[in-house]
Amino acid sequence: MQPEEFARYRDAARAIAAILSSSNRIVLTTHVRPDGDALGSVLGLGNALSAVGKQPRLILPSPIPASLGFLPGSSALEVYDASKHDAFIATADAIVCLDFNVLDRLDAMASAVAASPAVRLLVDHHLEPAPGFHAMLWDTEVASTAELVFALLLLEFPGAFSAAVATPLYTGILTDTGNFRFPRTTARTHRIVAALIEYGADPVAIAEALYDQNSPARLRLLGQVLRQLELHCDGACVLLQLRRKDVLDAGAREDETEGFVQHTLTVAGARVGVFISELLDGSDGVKVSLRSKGTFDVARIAEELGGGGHRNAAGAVVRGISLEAARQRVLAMIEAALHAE
Ligand SMILES: [Mn+2]
Repeated sequence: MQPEEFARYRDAARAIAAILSSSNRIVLTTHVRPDGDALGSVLGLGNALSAVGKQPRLILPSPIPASLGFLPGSSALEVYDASKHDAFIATADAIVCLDFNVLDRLDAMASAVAASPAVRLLVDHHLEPAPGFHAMLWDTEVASTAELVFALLLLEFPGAFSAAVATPLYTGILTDTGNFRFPRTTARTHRIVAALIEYGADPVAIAEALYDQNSPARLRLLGQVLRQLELHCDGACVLLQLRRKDVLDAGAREDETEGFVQHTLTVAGARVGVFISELLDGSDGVKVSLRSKGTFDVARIAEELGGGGHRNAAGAVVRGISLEAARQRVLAMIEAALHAE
């Protein structure tokens, strides 16, 4: 792969590399509830920096999902604990923020990072970064932050690539592109992935580790949810719902309903997908997950419900409402939005 392909990142990459090279105390971090791209980017860069003799601390604001524990280097990930980490953060030379761009996304860790005099660096692909970063490798046109980490390494640390670097980056790209299906998946994305495979990423092993991990209870629960699939708005809207009782009956864990919403948009003709589930902690309310294709904006609907997200993927937690009332309310909003097009 040719570094020329990343010419537009050259200045940013050089600035970031210069700061990292002259820093001893480095923190890498990412947003709460880290996904494959968040962890893949942290571990890809972390493992690469280790390869060039740095000892970055990888400090995250929330626990690492067990499903991503296969990533090389994940045993070095630390979950933020003020008593353990504030002193290091306060005396760090550089803090690299990966896959997010406003400090709020660090939750309880935000104030320690905000107060630190460390040079703050950004590698990210989300809209509207907050001010306060000394250097930014930032591009909203790429599908994943992992692609930007790849560019940084190819431009500035090409000797650092190994399977331990390639595997997390491949995972970040695979998950944030929805397995190469989402918009912004480009020929360059595939050239990066080809290079990562040559550096040692194993597509078969990674896909198995990510996707072939269902428990029988989860699949039975999914079957129960899919049996009740509803079509609305002449088939443009597909709705799934989940009662807490279903989860208990199936013997599934709370986190095993993750990803159910993805099935909505696999129905031919579906443009909007809704998954409403009762709060699994037993408190009064529901979680609404929304997905869409094309220009239909589910972020607007999520915002009206008190949540947020992106145009094609958004969600909200609504307290003090029954599943049925939430269902009626969300359907009415979607119907009105489709009608207004
Ligand atoms: Mn991302």
